[in-house]
Amino acid sequence: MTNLIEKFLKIFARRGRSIILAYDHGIEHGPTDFLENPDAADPEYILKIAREAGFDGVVFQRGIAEKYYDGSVPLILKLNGKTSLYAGEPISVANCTVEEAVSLGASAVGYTIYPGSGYEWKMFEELRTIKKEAVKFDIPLVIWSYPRGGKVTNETAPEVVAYAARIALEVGADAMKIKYTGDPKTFAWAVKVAGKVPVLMSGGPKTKTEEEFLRQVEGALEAGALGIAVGRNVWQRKDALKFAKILAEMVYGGKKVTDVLPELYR
Ligand code: FBP
Repeated sequence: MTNLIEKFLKIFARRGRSIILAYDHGIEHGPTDFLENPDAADPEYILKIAREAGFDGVVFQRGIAEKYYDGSVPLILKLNGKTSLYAGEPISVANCTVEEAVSLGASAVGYTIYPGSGYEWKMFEELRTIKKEAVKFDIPLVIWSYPRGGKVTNETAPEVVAYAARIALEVGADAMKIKYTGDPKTFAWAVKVAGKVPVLMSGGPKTKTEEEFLRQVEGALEAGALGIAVGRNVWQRKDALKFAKILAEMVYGGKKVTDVLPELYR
């Protein structure tokens, strides 16, 4: 059996670290996410940023992949998704199969779980099938592990994020996306309990200042993360490409926040 972690790293971390541009917000949050930078409503703009900044991948839902994916950047096809119109206990179900994702050109598939939700069992059940299919089609599985609902009161509390990381390992992730805890020390514990599975820091809502987000990225890398899988903190910014290139200098080039600040404010 192929080592799917190695396969993931070969495609999505060619330079030893990874930046993935997440773009499934049209379903998760709706087009209001594009109001800050209306260019971001166009998936071609997202592909252009990812390509020109030299990112390792993009994340699309099936409909976007069908209509816009051009193969210029490796694709993680997000198999499930939910809307912000829904108000019950969190649940996200697949709208695409692994086989369809492969035929759409995906190099990895993504699946969100909401551990803690009254429906966690349903997502775990569906994940069992998806994992089986991912192995069959020899494609890495990236798990978005976002504890939510049930007893969860703070999704970014260090113990909650560490638990999220461990769950992703336990259920068979080949890479995972987890939220930042706020500091490198506690995030390092989440990375440790993720074991062999590479960790990508999720971006979260756009921070007030660019520097604030860059400090989070620096902290995550210091903690041992493989990289970042970020959406709003890139494409909601007015000069998204410039900011994307600065992120690339930090993540791939090993630059520190203090090194890139002059460029940021130039
Ligand atoms: P961001 O960097 O914009 O936070 O994107 C990461 C992501 O996981 C997206 O893939 C997804 O659409 C979004 O966050 C979901 O965020 P949430 O469920 O926390 O609102």
